[in-house]
Amino acid sequence: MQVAPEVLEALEKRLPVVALESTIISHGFPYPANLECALTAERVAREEGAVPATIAIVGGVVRVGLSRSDIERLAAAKDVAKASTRDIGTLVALGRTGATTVAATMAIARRAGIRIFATGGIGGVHRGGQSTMDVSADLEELARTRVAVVCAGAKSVLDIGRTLEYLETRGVPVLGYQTDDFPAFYTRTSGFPVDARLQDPGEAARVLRVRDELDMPGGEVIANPIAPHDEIPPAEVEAAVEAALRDADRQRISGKAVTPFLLARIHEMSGGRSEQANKALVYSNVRLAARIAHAYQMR
Ligand code: PSU
Ligand code: MN
Repeated sequence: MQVAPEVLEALEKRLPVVALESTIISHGFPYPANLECALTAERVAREEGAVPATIAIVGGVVRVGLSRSDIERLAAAKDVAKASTRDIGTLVALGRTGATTVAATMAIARRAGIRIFATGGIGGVHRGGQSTMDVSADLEELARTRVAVVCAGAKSVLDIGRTLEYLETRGVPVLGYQTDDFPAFYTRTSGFPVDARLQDPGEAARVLRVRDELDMPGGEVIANPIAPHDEIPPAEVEAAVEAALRDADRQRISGKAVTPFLLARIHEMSGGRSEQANKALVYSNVRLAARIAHAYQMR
């Protein structure tokens, strides 16, 4: 594992650090929107006084903190493996490159000593998951790895009710940032309640500290709704989601290809609108994560 000098120094000095994932770069947006998103996310973290640590596996090395040219290469590369937790060892051993999912990014962040991570949306229980058993490894990682994930909830391609049930069973707190309702990525609400509402970054940081002190296993979901002016009308989202799910079914997409396929279809169908919303919510999550990281380090 190679931690960038800037990240290492920040960790040693107990300055705020925010981990960022790379599946969102390789499989979440088309080029060059992915490059813009990755670079802007890093800039937003810096504007808020945090050091960004984008995580990926590059040529068999687990990298924590990428340079601009690393990010450019990753964004432009085709056929980069989507790396979940189970793939980390294999990719490193075989000298390959992989873009880390939420699960893999959490696993690596924890090993590097990073407590807070920002992304767009988490994976979850897929619709029909009770029979296909398609449940994202993100949920398992949240159950065992103490990293807080700041996200805009989960996309409605997923079964949000079952995703929340699963997180409850596995002991993962689902905290709403200034909301009582778990957000559904493009929309501010899903109709399902969060466990607790947090009013400011200080409250969030306090929850993380207390959980550290009590040695509670696992991470936390900090759900930050998309800003009202970036929200997409629920009916529009649902229509795109239904169509994407039908296409996936017809083309018999399965396993780890499901999520990237659905994301790409939704982006295609909404003509750039969902891409815009997706970028905006990522930046908002990075900003909040940086503020929480700052409050967390202040004690
Ligand atoms: N959901 C999104 N955008 C994403 C992802 C999920 O709205 O980019 C990515 C994340 O990297 C997440 C992964 O960890 O997809 C989940 O994939 P799976 O469902 O195969 O576990
Ligand atoms: Mn899956």
